[in-house]
Amino acid sequence: MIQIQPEAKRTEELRQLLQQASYAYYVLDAPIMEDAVYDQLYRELQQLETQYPELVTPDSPTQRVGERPATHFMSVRHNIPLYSLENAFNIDELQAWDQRWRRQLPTTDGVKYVSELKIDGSALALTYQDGVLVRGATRGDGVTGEEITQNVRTIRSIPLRLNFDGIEPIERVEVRGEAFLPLEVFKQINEERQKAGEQLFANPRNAAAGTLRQLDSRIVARRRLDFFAYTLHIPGMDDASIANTQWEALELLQKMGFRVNPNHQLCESLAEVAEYYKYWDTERLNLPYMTDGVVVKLNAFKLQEQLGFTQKFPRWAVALKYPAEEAPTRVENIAVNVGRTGALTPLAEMRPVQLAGTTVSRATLHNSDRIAQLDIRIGDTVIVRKAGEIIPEVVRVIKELRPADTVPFVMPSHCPVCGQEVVRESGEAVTRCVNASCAAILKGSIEHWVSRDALDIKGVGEKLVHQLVDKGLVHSVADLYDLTEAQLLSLERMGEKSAQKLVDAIAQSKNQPWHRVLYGLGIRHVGSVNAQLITEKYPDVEKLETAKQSDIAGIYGIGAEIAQSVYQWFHIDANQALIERLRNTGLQLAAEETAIVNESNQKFVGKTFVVTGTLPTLKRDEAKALIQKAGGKVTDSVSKKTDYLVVGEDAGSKLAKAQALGITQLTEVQLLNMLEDE
Ligand code: 0OX
Repeated sequence: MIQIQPEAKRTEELRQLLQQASYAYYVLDAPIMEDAVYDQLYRELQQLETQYPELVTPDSPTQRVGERPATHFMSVRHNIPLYSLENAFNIDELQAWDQRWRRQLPTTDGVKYVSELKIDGSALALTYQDGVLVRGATRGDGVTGEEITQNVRTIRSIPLRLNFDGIEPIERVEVRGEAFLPLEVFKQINEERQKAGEQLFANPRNAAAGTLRQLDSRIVARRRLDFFAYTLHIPGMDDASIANTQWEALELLQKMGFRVNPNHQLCESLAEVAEYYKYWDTERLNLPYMTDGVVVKLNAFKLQEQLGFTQKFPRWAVALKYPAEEAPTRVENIAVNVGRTGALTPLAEMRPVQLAGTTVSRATLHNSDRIAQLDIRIGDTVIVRKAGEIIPEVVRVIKELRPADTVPFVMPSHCPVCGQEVVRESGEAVTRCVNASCAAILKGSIEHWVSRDALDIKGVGEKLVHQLVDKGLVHSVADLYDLTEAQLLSLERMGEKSAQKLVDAIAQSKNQPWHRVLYGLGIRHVGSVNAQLITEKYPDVEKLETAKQSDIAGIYGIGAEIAQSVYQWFHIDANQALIERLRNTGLQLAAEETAIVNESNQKFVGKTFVVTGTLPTLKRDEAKALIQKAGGKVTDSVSKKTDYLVVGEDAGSKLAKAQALGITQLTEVQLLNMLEDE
């Protein structure tokens, strides 16, 4: 008899438990265990796998995020091509499609259709061998795609192992569906990118496609992609032996552990399809993801087989699209903005038009390549598009309406703000002003420094920043700390009280933690989340200044591009000088905050606390102040030296780390009780 090691049995048990919990959480939206229990089981599995590496399997929940970024993606040929869909833009065109396929069949009685929402994402083909995910590939051109298995593994609603309970196990199956970014995540990513001085994604589809092609799967994991499955193929076998209809296929996919969009409908007539299309035209705007139409499929696989494919499309399916919200308008000017990173961004200023419930009069043109591609000129009539949350974009130029006297747009050779020659590096789409003392860059950097997620200096807005720079009172963020009330009083509409308040607010910001300072420096690609990840590893500026680029890149969630940007920033003399000035000013360039001594109640002397998550009543700063008043020390990162972790809702990695280190956790109530106890 073969003896199964108890460890092997336990790892398998843990894998199954965690898989069930993940499925319940990400697919069914009905959690079956507390997060803390999940974390504990996950850690137990991790520990067993570290101890017995031979027990690691590719479908283990610990294998969702890869350790090492890929250098490139491999091309893969799809065994069955991923066809695209023929489009229909209205009910007449839908009827035309219906008549076309009907003409090819001898009898068409009792035909049923399945209507599905058309998710606006990026198609994926997933291969499962003996129930285990072995390959994930992009659609590519439909025949050849890219192998992105490591990235696909990070998508929590994609099972790493299929559930064959109550179904005949399938040796090899290919599942197709749409990977997409929920609108909320899309918005968040763009906000982060804006703050980090990066180009914005124009829509969730581009953001999803861009994310899937990220070489570092740790970054993909942070982007929270989701996936809806819509077909399955069993190569070399008649699919009908396992499901006879699209409806059954969707049910089967669900049983096997996939998320299937719940809004599909079995329609008995084309009129029912039309009703479905009409209903979702407005209702889709309430969904948390982007849809751009309805996919109509003949339900019976037998019919699908009989009809087959044209060169490009299946004859048995059609995409009934919703019209994009577009409108024509005239370009009155192309302005060029200079951002805090020095990037020159051309901006179309247009005659205002109503789109998706808002007035649109400006649209970014991204860069000179995009302008050249569209050949957009001042005076042109263009089509602008805006859908939901998405930034307006110029889709195309109506060349027929172009006035006779237009000239092609040329990017200025000199910065429109400081007049210095601009630079466009080879291989880059962006033109930049590289004059470190350009007023536009300076104004942008200061606005970023005072912004809410950075040093959060209330009362210093765009107008004041412009005045301070234009009057020559501020040449760098460090100069803010030398401003006097008298200097502020010399500005327009500034009263004594306001001047005093501003000086106080600026001084107060010296207490802001190190990660906010790092974020405030405005290093390219360093958003507020990245800044926190970096400062957790480098609790003071000296450690970061001397860090190796490869070590920075090794931080979970920080890719090579970010690491390079940080490394280069700290190796520029002017930046070193700025850090020196900030240090002398008394800003927090290290994670530890000093304890404020209070004679009356000193019960926390010698104790180190970390506060994480959202507390029920106290703001995090208030909790910190209470601890410090009682003689305790508050730090930003959890380490072996931490005595207590005060935990609120949505606590993240700090909680996991504290649990791993066995640190005592306190709720807000417990903390307050401890403070009150005599
Ligand atoms: C979608 C979607 C895309 C399978 C046969 C031809 C097209 N974007 O939501 N494609 C399909 O079907 C494929 N279904 C969908 N729901």
